[in-house]
Amino acid sequence: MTQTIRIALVGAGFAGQAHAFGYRNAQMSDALSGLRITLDTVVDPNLELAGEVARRYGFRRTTAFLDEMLTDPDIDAVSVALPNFAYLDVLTRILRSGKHVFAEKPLGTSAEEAETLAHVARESGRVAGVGFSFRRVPALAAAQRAVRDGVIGTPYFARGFYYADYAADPMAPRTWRYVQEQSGGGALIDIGMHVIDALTHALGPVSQVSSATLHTVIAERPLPTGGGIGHVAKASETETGIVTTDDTALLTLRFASDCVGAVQLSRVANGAPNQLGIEIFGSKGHVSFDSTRSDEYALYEASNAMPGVDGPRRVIAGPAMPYYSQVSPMRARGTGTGYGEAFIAEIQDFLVAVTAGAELGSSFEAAVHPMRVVGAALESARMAHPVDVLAVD
Ligand code: SOE
Repeated sequence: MTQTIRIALVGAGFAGQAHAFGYRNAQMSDALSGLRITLDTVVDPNLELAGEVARRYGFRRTTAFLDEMLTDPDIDAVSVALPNFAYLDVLTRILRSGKHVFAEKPLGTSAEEAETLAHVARESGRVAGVGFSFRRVPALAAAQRAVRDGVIGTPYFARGFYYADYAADPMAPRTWRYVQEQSGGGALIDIGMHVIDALTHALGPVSQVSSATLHTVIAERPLPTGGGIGHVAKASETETGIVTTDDTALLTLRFASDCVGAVQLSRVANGAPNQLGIEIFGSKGHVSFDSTRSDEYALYEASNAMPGVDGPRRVIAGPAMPYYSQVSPMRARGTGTGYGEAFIAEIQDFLVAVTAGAELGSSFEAAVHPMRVVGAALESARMAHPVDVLAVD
């Protein structure tokens, strides 16, 4: 008998639409091929946007009211993509209504909120996941697996970066990402969350933020006028507001494995719209990945060094890599996978956890550590000294 799961989406903006894209393609997974995924309700106060997303992705209905969906006993699982400040309340209400939940990163605005949400999730007995999409880009997942498997020996130095330029225009309005109380940080939490997860997924937990330099390049922005989608909001022509979050963040980290690392983040990286990368060097070689060439990673193994032709080789993504065969419509090497397919993979992981009780790697529990790293970075920047990161529970 075909199992059916009914899905609601809370938040019809860019990230919410990426979740909807994931649900529409989730059945590509062999583990979900017998599952009927019913896209039921889009919840967003912007009913025009909710209607557009419902039509585009095939949801049954829309509502502006969260409680209307929460009281619907037929909704099994809820995807949430909202501003960071909304998560503590909304995710708590969803879990306490008895529904499984999958929230786009980060898990709130602070480690304290993340710990509270992890506790609520444990109490609820429901599946509660966080959307760390990049770790599910097949080539990056393969590079991380190579490090965990010891292919480059003992890792001792790493670099992670995320360049975006959505904040490069000084006339971009001061939406919630530019206000500390509403976001929990600027580039540090918005794009830094991905880099911290990408490095810890390969290297294990961070034990110390040894230094953090946060800088706000554009200190004042026009206030937004009326609802917007993501960064696309109308800007006031007369009123401005002070930006209280970082445009750039430079961190040095020490991992529990004693590897050290540097993190470079910028949301004002003019001309680099959305680029994440890692490099990890070890006693037997190195790996590197750059999302602008997302269908490959570079691997150097000292044992394979041949004089005259030494150097890293390009490993092209294919079915031997994690996730690839579940998200690539053509299950063969070189057919291309990247940022978009990662959302299919994260939704697949969530649905397999809900329907088959599988372990969800990016659980609320697992999302607490990167939030603690962000908290330690904020304190290290404020106090100008190293800050230890609470051990992983
Ligand atoms: C910011 O614009 C943003 O959408 C982040 O919030 C996402 O997490 C990142 O993947 C892309 O940029």
